[in-house]
Amino acid sequence: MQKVVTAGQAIVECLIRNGVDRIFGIPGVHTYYLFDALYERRDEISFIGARHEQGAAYMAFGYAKSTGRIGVYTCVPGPGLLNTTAALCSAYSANAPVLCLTSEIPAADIGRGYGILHELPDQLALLRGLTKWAERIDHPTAVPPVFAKAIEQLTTGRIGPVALECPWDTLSLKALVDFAVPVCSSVQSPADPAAVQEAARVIAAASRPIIILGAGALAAGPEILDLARLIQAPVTSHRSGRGIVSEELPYGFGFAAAYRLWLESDVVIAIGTRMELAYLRWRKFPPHIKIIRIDIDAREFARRRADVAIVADAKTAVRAVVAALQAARFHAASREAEFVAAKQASRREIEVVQPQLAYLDVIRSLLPRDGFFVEEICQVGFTARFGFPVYEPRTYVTCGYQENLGFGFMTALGVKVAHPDKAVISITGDGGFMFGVQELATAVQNKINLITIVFNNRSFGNVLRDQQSSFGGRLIGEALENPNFVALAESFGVTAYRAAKPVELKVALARALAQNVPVLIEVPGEPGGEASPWPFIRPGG
Ligand SMILES: Cc1ncc(C[n+]2csc(CCOP(=O)(O)OP(=O)(O)O)c2C)c(N)n1
Ligand SMILES: [Mg+2]
Repeated sequence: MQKVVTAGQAIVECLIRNGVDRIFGIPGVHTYYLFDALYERRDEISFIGARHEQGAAYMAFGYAKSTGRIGVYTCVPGPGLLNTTAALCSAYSANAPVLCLTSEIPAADIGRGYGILHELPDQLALLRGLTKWAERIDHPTAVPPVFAKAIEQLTTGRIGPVALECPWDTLSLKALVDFAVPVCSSVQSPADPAAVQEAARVIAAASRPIIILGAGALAAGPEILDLARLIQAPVTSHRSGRGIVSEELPYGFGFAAAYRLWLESDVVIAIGTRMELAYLRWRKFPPHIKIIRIDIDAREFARRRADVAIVADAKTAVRAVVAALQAARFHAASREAEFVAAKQASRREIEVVQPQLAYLDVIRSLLPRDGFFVEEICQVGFTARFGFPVYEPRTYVTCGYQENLGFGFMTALGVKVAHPDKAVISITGDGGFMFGVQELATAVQNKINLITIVFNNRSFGNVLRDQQSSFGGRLIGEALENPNFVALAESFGVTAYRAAKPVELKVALARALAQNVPVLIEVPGEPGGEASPWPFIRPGG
């Protein structure tokens, strides 16, 4: 199809052709022609405005991370773009398909240093440093081919964010544009049969296998459960892989429970994971353990060693390994009773992490199994990583290794936009919540009916604990004087409750889940009032 359109119109056409039906953002003079094109197509693609660009970018991140679909946001260049960079680096660290659409100063002025509105010395270099791939759109005719490449980057290989910048004047430039570009897609090589055979041989020679998953395993749940059953292995994950194998099954393990079996394991099958859990959290490896890694990103094997490396997508590779084991008539005796006992023992052990665990138990008991839980960098969030069982892939939303405080509430808004009919609960500390508090207005304006639970201990609690335990109580920068969160939320038009105990949270949360409006629940606490979750995240201190 050929049409005379502006670059702005061509971009919107390409978004729609690629199935994008919503876009988050904030407009400005550099992007007016993009917004005008969005106005024309408003029946096909809806726009959700934020109150700060970081809110828009985190919403796109939450949308992408919880669905696996492309999450798109738009912002002005320079400061607008810089406001989104924490979300962009989260998307990178959490392997999320986020597309950033920004602009530039006028094309002829780029790189000349005139000091034009929103000019950065080298914005494209900055974008390339923050994303998997970034490109400038130089002309309307370049939109379809550049977009095809962007979509390829967003949907194949190791997933990551992509950015496109189109200069201010180029966005309004008109040309005859051909949209019939071939969809390019990189060919994925099949799993090397020799590596698959070797993996099957190593597994067959072992007696205590363990499986560790990351975001790269999200699409391979049934195959991984087949493997776990066949070889009788516990399956665990640090963050993004949680729920791929349900923790309701004997095979699905939170990592605190899995650590009980880790040191006696003799082979680990790591699928679509950087192995942060083993290398940076657990740190101790069982003696003589064999490491089998399956990863679509071949660079991973240069980073962390593997005795057997299979470069392939998780589904294909796991299927091949299962087939090879079945062909060799592999059989393992059931360890289900051992797994159930290990999980029960772990649950008794983590009971000390109070009051966080009691609050999490309330949330788990009320959140439907297909509801979403968005964690945060706070005491309840840290505890949730091992103390909140997950039943479905993608329903436990995290920010990956960046651990950037404040991501949760804004990300959860995007999760709710993507899943308006599912329950979405954001838990956050008082510190992190204030990073994005202005987006309460976005929730009300766009009827994003999210439930946000703010655990208010009037402090950057984690900092407080660290300064007490490691710096002899020399407290600095940890105390927070907060607004009245209930009154604050109500001033935005958000329904708000206060719940000072787990039983009170149960009542407030049940009430919130029964309504279809944005709700904030404040849970007051005391500075330093939480048991440390860290011994279960980083055993051995
Ligand atoms: C972007 C960013 N800034 C700072 C930090 C350092 N940091 C980690 S936890 C924390 C305190 C969190 O406080 P709060 O949200 O109130 O949760 P609490 O620990 O009190 O439960 C801080 C400042 C971070 N991880 N990310
Ligand atoms: Mg706090």
